[in-house]
Amino acid sequence: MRLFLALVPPPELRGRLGELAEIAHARCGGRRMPDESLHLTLAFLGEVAEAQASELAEWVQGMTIEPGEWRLDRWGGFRRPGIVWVGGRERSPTLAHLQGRLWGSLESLGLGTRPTRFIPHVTLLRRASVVDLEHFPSIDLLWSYNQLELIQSSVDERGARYRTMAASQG
Ligand code: 2AM
Repeated sequence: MRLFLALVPPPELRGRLGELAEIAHARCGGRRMPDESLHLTLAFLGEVAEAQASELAEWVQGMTIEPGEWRLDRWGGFRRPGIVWVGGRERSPTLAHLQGRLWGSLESLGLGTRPTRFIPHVTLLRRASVVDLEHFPSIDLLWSYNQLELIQSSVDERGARYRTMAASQG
């Protein structure tokens, strides 16, 4: 199973992010992430055996994360895979701390590979034909989070579909 740990935006913020995805799609083309799939990945685990996935789900269910806020105030892009995203101008120490804490535990469980860099972002478009972010409207959104989700990704002809397997104590 292909798994990752992520924060999922509350409904109102999800709606706002969906509007930004529309704006980006009109300008850059590509595949717009459906609103229900919008998320912030904290740890991508890749393929995990089913037995380990159940252990992970229990671990996440027993977990409490420190509530925090993340300011989303910039557009960004990863040009080669044609990704357009939104994220923060400032490094968020609270998110970096949460990501570091998660990777500390995952490494002791022997799972996944800690990335060398952490660029917190919410992907809005994939396979964009142009990633030119000039003259995009300015944004300033605040994401209040208190729950981590373990999400399974399965890929079909319409792209990736996500299913929450477990959530931390909210
Ligand atoms: P992305 O949105 O920038 O593509 C599920 O695939 C989630 O895990 C996505 O948010 C994706 O980021 C992230 N991710 C991080 N590293 C990945 C990798 N090596 N392969 C696929 N997805 C990865």
